[in-house]
Amino acid sequence: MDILLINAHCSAKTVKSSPPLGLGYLGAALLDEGHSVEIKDFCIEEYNPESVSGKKADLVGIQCQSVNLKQALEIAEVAKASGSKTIIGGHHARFNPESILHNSKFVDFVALSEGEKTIVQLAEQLDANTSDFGKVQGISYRNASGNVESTNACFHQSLDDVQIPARHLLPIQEYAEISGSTSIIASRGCSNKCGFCQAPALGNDTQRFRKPELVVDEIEQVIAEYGITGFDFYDDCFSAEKSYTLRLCDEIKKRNLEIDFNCETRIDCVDDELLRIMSEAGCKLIFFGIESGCQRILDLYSKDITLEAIRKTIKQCDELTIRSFLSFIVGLPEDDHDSITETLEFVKTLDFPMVWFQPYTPFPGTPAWNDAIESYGEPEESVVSKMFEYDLATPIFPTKYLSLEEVGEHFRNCVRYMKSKNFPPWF
Ligand code: B12
Ligand code: SF4
Repeated sequence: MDILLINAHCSAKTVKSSPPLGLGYLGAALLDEGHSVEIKDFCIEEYNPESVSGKKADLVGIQCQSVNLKQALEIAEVAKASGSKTIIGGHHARFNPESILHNSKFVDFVALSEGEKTIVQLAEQLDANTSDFGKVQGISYRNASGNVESTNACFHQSLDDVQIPARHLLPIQEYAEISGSTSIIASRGCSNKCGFCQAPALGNDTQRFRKPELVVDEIEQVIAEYGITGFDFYDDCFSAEKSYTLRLCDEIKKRNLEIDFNCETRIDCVDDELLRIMSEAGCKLIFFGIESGCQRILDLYSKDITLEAIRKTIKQCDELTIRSFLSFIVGLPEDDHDSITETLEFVKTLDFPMVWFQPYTPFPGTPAWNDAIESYGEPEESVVSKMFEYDLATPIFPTKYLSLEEVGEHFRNCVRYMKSKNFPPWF
């Protein structure tokens, strides 16, 4: 069967530094079953409807985040018009299958979880020309009477049995020219429970780890095939399990690999020893989700960190020549004038290279999403419609104490500071 996988484009100014590895994983699973697969990445290649319709693929699979839902639905319409079956997956789709299937007749299926098994089983059903979609794991679809039915979401018990991504289908070099690196994943999921983050629900609330040896085999393969030695670990929380991270870093060191890597983690998931070993293995940058520079807010959101701990960790990183990249959220529901002002003042006292402010954005599937629906007293559809305004650069919700205009004013202030320091690099 001919299958076209698509990374939908965004109109918003979004980060474009890494290939859509999830589609690479789907591609590998499909190739393994003998299907013919192509990936189009409209975050790199300019979107042109003819490049979708002209393919006349049997099945078109589209990856969609909340920021590009509109574009994903447009692509589904084009694909459907040229006779393809369509499936949408990714972080937005998996939490909103009913609303997508009710609102777009151009989407035939929605993937509800990790998609490797789902897309292979769907292709099998379509190939056999049957419509027994109840046999496909992790899918929502309209049944013969037009009602939405769903099967159980599926998660891989062991990530070691999952094929590594088919990178040859992805524009690996184009991304490497932008960022100097490429992405890799050692684990999926997170067992922490930050209220605004989709990771716990996406990964079924548990963190599953790959064997360190297999991760490092993949690193060696990327170096051999692409000559890339910079790696972005996109694990949800890279160092959540200290013993695992130590084993992974030891494996990198044991093989004498000259690589640089960056990762995302929390202040309370690193310590002196771990940072030192990470640095020895090639860690050059850590992205820390800090969220606020106001202790009241950190405590309210159970971040379990203090401003002092943040300063200490940044200093430790600095001594090891690891750059700290700190991310803050502006406009959390409990934010007031003082807390956002304190956050900016805190940032100004730090002697570090990078910081990123993002407006509070409740994503579907998170407690924050449910709170938004409750707090703003709006029917769900109305909050859903606000997602079309999501661009991660514009505040969309007021806080308990601040109007939307006031949040906007604070946010612009923070962005002005960010720009005056020339970070983050994509601004
Ligand atoms: C790496 C990453 C990026 C990379 C690559 C993005 C990409 N398209 O893959 C970069 C840096 C470019 C990026 C950019 C952005 N990202 Co990002 N990113 C991630 C991160 C950390 C990991 C994604 C990943 O590779 N996971 C591992 C792979 C194996 O899983 P996967 O991609 O989810 O794919 C699996 C399933 O979802 C499913 N699947 C996915 N697509 C499809 C399609 C079909 C047809 C099927 C059947 C199945 C399927 O099957 C895959 C294999 O199991 C996630 C956090 C997370 N927990 O996932 C955030 C995340 C996806 N990003 C997010 C956001 C907000 C963004 C930006 C808007 C940020 C910004 N301000 O610019 C942009 C959007 C750009 C875009 N068009 O995607 C949000 C999305 C929230 C939402 N509901 O929309 C997440 C969830 C983080 C969060 N805040 O919670 N991101
Ligand atoms: S913000 Fe980070 S630590 Fe918190 S749940 Fe999400 S991935 Fe886990």
